[in-house]
Amino acid sequence: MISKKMADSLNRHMNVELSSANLYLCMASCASDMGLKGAANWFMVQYREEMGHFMMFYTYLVDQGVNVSILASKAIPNSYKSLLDMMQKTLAHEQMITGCMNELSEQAINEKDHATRIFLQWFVTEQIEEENNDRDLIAKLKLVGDNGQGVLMIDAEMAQRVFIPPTGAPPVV
Ligand code: OFO
Repeated sequence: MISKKMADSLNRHMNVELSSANLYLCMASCASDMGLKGAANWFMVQYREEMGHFMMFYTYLVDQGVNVSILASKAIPNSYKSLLDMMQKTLAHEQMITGCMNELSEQAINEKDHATRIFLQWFVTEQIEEENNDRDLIAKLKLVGDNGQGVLMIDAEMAQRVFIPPTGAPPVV
């Protein structure tokens, strides 16, 4: 049993997760265009994670008897000054998502909707890791500055990232 208000908020956020996936898909393309194939891999993994988050919201809502809506989305930027610029925008985006998770959790607590509060707990914890990963890369990119060799070393590190499906999430294509 979920309130209409809570279902609407979760449905809106499900669409935000889908737009996150699209944002990182565009960043993967942009990184590839810059010759940074490792960073392109990193953003593709991020894209797949976001599709996993989208599917977790989708499945939760459908399991609660909600007929979900996919909302119209705005065009996604696909031009960035540098990898540092992309990572800083990634961190800002993830901080916005953290704010969304806090607001959704607050709503679930106010409505005494414990199922939704528990469902959201995974995302609240996940955001700590998301922001931390971004901050690490930003710090390294600031250290190397305009040194191309340094950027390529970070790119090689980003090539190592592998997709691990979120625990408890349905399979993602
Ligand atoms: Fe789904 O956490 Fe990033 O956006």
